[in-house]
Amino acid sequence: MKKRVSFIHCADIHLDAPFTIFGKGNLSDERRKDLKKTFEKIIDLALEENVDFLLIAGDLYEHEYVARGTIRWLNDQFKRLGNTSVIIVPGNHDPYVKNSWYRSYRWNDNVHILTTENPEYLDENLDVYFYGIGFDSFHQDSLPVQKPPQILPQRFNICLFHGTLDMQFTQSPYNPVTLNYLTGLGFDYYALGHFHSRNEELFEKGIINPGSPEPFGFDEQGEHGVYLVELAKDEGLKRECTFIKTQYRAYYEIDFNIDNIEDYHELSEKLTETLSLYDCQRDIFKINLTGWLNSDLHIDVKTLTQQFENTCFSIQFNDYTRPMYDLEELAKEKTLTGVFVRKMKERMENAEGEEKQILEKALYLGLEALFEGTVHISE
Ligand SMILES: [Mn+2]
Repeated sequence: MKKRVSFIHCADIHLDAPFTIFGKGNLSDERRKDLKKTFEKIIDLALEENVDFLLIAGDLYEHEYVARGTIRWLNDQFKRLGNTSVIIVPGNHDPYVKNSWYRSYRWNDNVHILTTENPEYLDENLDVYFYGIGFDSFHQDSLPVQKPPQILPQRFNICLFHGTLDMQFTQSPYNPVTLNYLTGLGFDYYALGHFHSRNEELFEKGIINPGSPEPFGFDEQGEHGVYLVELAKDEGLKRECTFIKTQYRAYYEIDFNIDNIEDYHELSEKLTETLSLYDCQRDIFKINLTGWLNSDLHIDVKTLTQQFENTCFSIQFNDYTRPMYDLEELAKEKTLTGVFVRKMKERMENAEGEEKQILEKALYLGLEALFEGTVHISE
């Protein structure tokens, strides 16, 4: 007999995250609203696709910051799903600690939380067995000790796992597991959570890490969303998955070279031109100014920020430019700088190709060290 089951798999929503890079002002409030809008989108999606389950693989909210109002709102969202079950495993940001909302709140009947003490949930109607490996403290450098899973081949077996798969364990010891350990458990599907960038490379083995539905910083570029998954059992097991983008905003870090820019007016025009390629009012920008600065161009990060902050949701500038020196004038000086420039020019005249380039770089780094007492290495 052919059986199938479908679900939305998401993780790492981090409701009420503090968004410290935006400070305590309106922007961090806006970002927290974004998280809710994105989560509402996920619920809409589950309704539209008429899935059997919604799987949340940990870090649904921030235990340290989440407001009661947000928990109430969250439960109202779950209610919208009607009979569709929500299966949750707590992560390291929403662990099943003593005062966890997972314990103290009266959640809607369709909500099932898989814990270390009680890691199983069986949906008898659809014959789907869920098993969770999550967190009951903020940090676990090895897996929690819990009853082993009961895999029966005739039913669907789904594992929700919040933690670290095949990473440098010493760097990130959050529920570390190896691929062999995980696949050895024998589940049909592994709903992972913890890492914010999506990964479906191991889908052949039934493993997906959906990433966070909304990005949290400049190190989280790329698309963010959830997975719609369908499993079918006939003779054997068939799996299908579709990535669905849900993010509201994106983070962009842009290197902007000022080498051929004459003055501030031109700089401002070129920046406007570059930003016009993006949805500025919506997205979040970090602009790194690089290159050689001619003597007519002065860069003031504060002025630039003031000029552009109203056209963008959020923009910050970093000044990595270097001054262009008048080498002829410097070479005439009767100072250490003068001697240094004369010697370096002499060596450059006798050099060719790559060596010449290296010497030129050394000359400018040397001048920077002489004038500023420090050097900034950027590529
Ligand atoms: Mn996590």
